[in-house]
Amino acid sequence: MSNNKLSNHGRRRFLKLAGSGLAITGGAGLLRRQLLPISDAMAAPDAPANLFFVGTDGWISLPATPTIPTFHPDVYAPTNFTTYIFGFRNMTGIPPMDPAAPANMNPLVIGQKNKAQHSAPLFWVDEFTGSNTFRLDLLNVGLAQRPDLTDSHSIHWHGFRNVIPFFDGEPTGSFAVPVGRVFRYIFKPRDPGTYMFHCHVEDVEHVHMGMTGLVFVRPRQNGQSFGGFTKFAYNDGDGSTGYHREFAMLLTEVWAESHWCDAHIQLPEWSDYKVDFALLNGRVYPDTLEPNSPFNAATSTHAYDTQRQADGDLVVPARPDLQYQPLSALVTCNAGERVLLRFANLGFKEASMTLTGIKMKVVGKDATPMRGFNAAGTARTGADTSYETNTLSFGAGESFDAIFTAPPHSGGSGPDVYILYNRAYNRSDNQINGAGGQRTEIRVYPSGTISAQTIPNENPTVA
Ligand SMILES: [Cu+2]
Repeated sequence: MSNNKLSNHGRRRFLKLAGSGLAITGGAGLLRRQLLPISDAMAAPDAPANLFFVGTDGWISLPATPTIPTFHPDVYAPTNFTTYIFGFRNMTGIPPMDPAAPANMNPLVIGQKNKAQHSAPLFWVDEFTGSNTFRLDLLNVGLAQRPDLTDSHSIHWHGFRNVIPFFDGEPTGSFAVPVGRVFRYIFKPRDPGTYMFHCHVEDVEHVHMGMTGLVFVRPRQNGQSFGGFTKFAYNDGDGSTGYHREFAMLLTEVWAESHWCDAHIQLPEWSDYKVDFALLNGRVYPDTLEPNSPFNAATSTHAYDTQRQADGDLVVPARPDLQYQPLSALVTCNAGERVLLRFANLGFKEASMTLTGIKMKVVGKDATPMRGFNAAGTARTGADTSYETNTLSFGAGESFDAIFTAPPHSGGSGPDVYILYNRAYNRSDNQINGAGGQRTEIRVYPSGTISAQTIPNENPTVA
């Protein structure tokens, strides 16, 4: 009993087995309650998934110089690329099974083998308010470079409060998705905030190889008006977490030797771990400033859905070497606007993100609003515990929600530029004199210059 193929028969049989298992464990009321979300699948087994991800391997591009002899750039890397990865791709809208031959997988999705992206597709969900259960299908299409390696994959939503073991993704406590199988994750997200997700199979390896992304939960308060805002980080009741624009900032790392080892059928010695490259949204500065790959507006309701070619592959951007690193880390805004930065660290080292010249107000930490509890101790509506800082220090698996107000424009031509960087960056990557690493820019334009954001991390065209 591990995974069900995406067919009615398979799923129902699987659910029946799960049900009988439940009966055998007897009157364990707690267990029964924990397994309740399965009833969602039974009630609507064929409800369309909100998102459909594929797990596979692929190649990305990191600065080719200075070289790291033997390991970087990898001699196996295809033209334009340097580094082997495992990763995810967003294929929402493409059916997993072939419409012409429903017993077979869709050639369009199998074709994404060897075309993983880093970081994993950014996605977001709305707080659960009674009927908006969130469904994410994951298909494992296997590894092109390592057909000998039949690793399963999973999605572990790190920090998710009320996950049941069934959907946790940790493969010994729940289960993972073998090659050639689809599994549906079902979530009722009740706690707004910034989280991260990753594959939990061979955790150190698959996380480090690139199966990591950022996910956040929008509060039910969105759409109402508080303090002149309609978009908020949390259900604050007063607009204190309101913002005009939002940018996800996922911190990850690359130890070149381990990536080379996985491509060359060698075993990395993880106790030798070091950071050769420190990445922001899957890129090293100055590539962090390059534009986002264009997104598909019609299908970007729950994820940054990068546009695809007819064969399902990601579009080739102006910088073809960034085809599989589609997300920019550039922040653009108008003077006077409030900007929410959603940080999460899924590297293995501590990071200290510093914003020069503008104070950030920390309004959330690890998907928890900076509020004390009310007198009854039942809700976080109490004392304001937010604070202002230039630097956020956080370790692996931690997240921050920080809002800054863009200062007035200096009046010169072009935007005012402020630097956001990991102040440890010149010792946490292999670049000379600190060039490279987790660094990007905040570009502040005169008020009214850029139009409103339609999805996170978008940099609307400057008029
Ligand atoms: Cu995996």
